[in-house]
Amino acid sequence: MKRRLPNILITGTPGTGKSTLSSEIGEQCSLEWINVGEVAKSGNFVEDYDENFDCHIIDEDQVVSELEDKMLEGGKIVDYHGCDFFPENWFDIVFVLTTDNTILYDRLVRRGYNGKKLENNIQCEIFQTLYDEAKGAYNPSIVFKLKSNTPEDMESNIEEICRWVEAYKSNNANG
Ligand code: DAT
Repeated sequence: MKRRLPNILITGTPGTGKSTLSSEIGEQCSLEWINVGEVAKSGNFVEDYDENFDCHIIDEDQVVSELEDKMLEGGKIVDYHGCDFFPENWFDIVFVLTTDNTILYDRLVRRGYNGKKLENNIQCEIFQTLYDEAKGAYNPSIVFKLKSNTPEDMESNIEEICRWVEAYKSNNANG
């Protein structure tokens, strides 16, 4: 099933820059940014509390059914620190942001993370948990890792994704 406008998933450990990147892409490429954490919060799609990560566990089924119609329209950029519960056919391409541990550590401390929550998120990055999850959940040929250490990385990631979106649009103009 081809969409005239693509759907993009941005995933990665918290603090790698998903929401910053997604909001920029949304503006620059005229896609609608969907922040899954916000969708879950505003709809109260929350199941439980995760003691290891000190955060709420979202009700994935409710989030998926809330977003289903929107996703079928195309033209969405979705960001979340998990990816294996979305229907595979929602996305045309998946980007996994990665950040060096020391840089990520500082960002998360600045965000107020500490103790087990900080440690578990850093481990999540060390073990490339989200990259493996993405490759397991989607065709690995549409899953790409992007470095997100510096503002220059952010700029080049924005450029690369916008170029990809423009190419998709011209290839699917009559779809
Ligand atoms: P996420 O949505 O993955 O949790 P974020 O977009 O909120 O991450 O970014 C976390 C913080 O790090 C925020 O202060 C912006 C900064 N940041 C993100 N990506 C960056 C990059 N490539 N270079 C420098 N700072 C970055």
